[in-house]
Amino acid sequence: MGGVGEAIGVRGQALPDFRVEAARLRLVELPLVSPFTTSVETQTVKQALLVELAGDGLVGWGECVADPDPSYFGETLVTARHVLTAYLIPAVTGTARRTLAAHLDAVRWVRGHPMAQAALEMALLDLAGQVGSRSLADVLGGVRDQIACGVSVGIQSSAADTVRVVEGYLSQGYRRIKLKCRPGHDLDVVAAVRQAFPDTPLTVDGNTAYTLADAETLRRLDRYRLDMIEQPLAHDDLVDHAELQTRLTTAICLDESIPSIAAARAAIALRSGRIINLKPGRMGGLLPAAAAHDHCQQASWPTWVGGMLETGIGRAANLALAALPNNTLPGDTSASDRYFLDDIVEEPFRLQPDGTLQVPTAPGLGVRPEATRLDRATVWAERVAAGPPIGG
Ligand code: OSB
Ligand code: MG
Repeated sequence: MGGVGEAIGVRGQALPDFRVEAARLRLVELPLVSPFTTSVETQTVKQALLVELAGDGLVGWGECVADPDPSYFGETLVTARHVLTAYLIPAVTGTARRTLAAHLDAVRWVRGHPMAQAALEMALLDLAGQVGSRSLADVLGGVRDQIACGVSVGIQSSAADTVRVVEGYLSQGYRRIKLKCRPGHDLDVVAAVRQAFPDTPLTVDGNTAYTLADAETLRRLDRYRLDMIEQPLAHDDLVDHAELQTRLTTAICLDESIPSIAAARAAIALRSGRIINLKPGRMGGLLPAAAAHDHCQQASWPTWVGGMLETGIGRAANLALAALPNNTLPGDTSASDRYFLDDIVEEPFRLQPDGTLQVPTAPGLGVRPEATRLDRATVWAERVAAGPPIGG
């Protein structure tokens, strides 16, 4: 067993059968309110591929988190468009009415491409949830109505600038600060932020920029009482993360290293850290991410829901996942205005005075694009044909 089959479990099984009659793909582009710099790159715009599935007089939406380039993850907008158009969407469109599990079984044979798979799964879950009048959080087994929110702060030009930016977010009510870091932009920045905010929950994210040779630098971070150090080492190296964890008192949280349920299980078995950042896109969908959540819960590894600068569509899905019981740490699920001037959903996500976001309660994702803002953000849209996969 493994992959989607194992992931389904009982989740989603009570939903009624449904049919996908037609499908579209669309690329949207939204300027970011401020540039976002990690150890790998600087982003100034967000591009997202949206999946739109029509059936039973309803529309299900999915958001793909693949970026234009493969610097965070191996997929790109072009590979995701290809896999969705050639294989995934044709396998679920124009078929007989059937269960969610049957729709997902029809795409299980496609190996890899978790971000493309997750986008299709999100649209199927949105449609199925609407047909069955169940919210996504309810389908996944959510136990929370509000999600405590942190914010992921990109690399700034100086430690003083970082302190200023952090102060702005804290004054809005964010409950945890994650500082992007890289070799040479770590100890000084963390020291300055920790000195300015002695009690704020603080973490760092290296996005794979370090090696075991940097263990001494990372060990010096122990004194700043960070809640975790996220993905310091290479994206595919669970063994070195395990070695590094033995040398640190601060918990290691894995992000890039967890592209599947199996990877989560391997990380737990190897003790490659103590925390996992759940991202549905990186893990092949909400159901696999929820299954990995269950494995972590059994192993007493806390989890939390990260982000990929999603529009309100993907944000709604992340919040539903964050409602699961083991997600006990604040997420990177920030409010719409932390990213965009004009999010594409009808009701942008707003930070509550207590530093939380509300989990949507309406059926399916519980959010819908607003037509005018969606049109304005659309770069292209195309119909995707039903039928056998391209090439047979
Ligand atoms: O490493 O968690 C990451 C954004 C894009 C790609 C990778 C990461 C991030 C973030 C921002 O840290 C999370 C968010 O606010 O959506
Ligand atoms: Mg990360």
